[in-house]
Amino acid sequence: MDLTMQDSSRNQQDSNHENLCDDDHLFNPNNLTKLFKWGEINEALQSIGLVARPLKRSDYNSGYLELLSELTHVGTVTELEFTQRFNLMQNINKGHEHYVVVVVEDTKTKRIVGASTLFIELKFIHKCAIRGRLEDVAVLKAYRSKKIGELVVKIIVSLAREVYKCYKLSLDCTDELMRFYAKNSFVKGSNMLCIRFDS
Ligand code: 16G
Repeated sequence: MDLTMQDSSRNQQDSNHENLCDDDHLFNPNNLTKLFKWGEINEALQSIGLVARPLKRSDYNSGYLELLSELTHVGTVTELEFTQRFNLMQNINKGHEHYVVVVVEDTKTKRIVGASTLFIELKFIHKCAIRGRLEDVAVLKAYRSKKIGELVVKIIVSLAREVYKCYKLSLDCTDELMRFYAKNSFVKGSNMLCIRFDS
C-alpha cells in the first residue's frame, strides 16, 4: 500500500471512529435521525408508545434474544457470549459499518418489541459497490398488527439507500411473508439456495 492509500484509508477509519459517537450503541444513532423520512417514521412509532434506536450492549436484558426466538432458534446465549459478539460487531463497525441492528423499544416497559438488521457487504462488482441484506426482521406476537414490521423495514430500506448507498437490498423469507415484502417494495429476484450445516 503506498502512502497516499494508507493516508486515505486512515482518514476513512478516523472519520468512522468519529461517527461512532458513543460506546454503548452498535452503530451511529445519527444515521437514523438524518433519514429523509425519520420524522414521519418516528412520529408513527411514538404514537403507539415506541421508539427506534440502534441495538445496545445492555439489550441482553431488554428482550432482544427473546424477540429473535419468535423468528427462529436462538439457543442459550449467556450475557458474556452476547457481550463478546456485540463487542466484535462494534469493533468491525469501527472500520466500516457492517452490522446495523435497529431495535424498537416500548418506552413504558423498556422492552424490545421489534427489530431488523441491515448487513452491509462490500463488493468489487458494480465499481466496488455495496450490497445490503435485510436480516432478522421480528415483531413480538403481542405487538403485531400495529404496522411495526412495515416501519422497521422502511427504516432499513431508507438506511440502505440514503446512508450506506447500497446498489441493492435483498432478503430471504418464507412463502407466507412474500406478500408482506411485496407490499414493502421488494420484487422477486434470483432464487435463494442454501446448504444447512446445522441439521
Ligand atoms: C428469515 C430472515 C433471516 C433469518 C432467517 C432465520 C428476514 C428478512 N429473513 O429468512 O434474516 O436469518 O429467517 O432462519 O428477516 P434460519 O434460522 O432458518 O436461518
